[in-house]
Amino acid sequence: MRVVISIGGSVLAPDLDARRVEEHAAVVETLARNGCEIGAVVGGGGVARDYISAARDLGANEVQLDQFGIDVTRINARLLIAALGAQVDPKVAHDYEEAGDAIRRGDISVMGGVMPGQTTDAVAAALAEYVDADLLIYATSVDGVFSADPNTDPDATKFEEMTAGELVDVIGDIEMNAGSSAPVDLLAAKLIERAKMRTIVLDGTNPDRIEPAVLRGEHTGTDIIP
Ligand code: U5P
Repeated sequence: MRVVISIGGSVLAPDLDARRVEEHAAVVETLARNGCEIGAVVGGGGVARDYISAARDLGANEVQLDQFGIDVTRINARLLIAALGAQVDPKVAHDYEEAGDAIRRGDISVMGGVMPGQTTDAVAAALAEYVDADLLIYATSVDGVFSADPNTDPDATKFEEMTAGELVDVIGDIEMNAGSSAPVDLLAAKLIERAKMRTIVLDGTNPDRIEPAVLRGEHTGTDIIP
């Protein structure tokens, strides 16, 4: 089974704790041992936001700010590579072709951002489509897709299962409410819909939740049905 795992920066390295990175690497290695071909996409988290905020104060434009974000995602990707064993491609893949080549060779491939104007949510969806993945997993800090932002709206309810079209509608609504954070961004949702990609959104702050979700479909997050 070919799997793309998106690991949010705030999930992988909220405080640059080596043990946490090691735990994520251990899950990826277990999946590889169980026959999964893996592409991992790593986000930028709070460190990216700190750089972006400082650079914004210095007058950088939005593309330049995204470039700071991409650099941080690639540093986080390097961190995960450092924790993975011999089966990982030691290069951070800079585009989908590099990642796809590594995966086809039998290596685990790790990448961060690709180009300004998007987030690693969209990178993961595009990589999953490019390598014809069987499954796309978003390991985020929220346990699934909710009808509204669960941090601010007490009436928010979790979807156990939804179609990709419903995901696009829900994310579109959430993104229109300024300040609320969606579990995946709208471009990613549209790519998932277009690719008809089987997708799971789950809470990855405990990396042990990822393995049963991939291998047995067991999780408490949201299944997105193509
Ligand atoms: N980013 C991009 N393009 C990408 C991936 C990331 O511009 O392909 C930038 C964005 O500014 C994003 C930041 O907010 O890096 C950190 O990525 P993420 O953790 O939001 O996915």
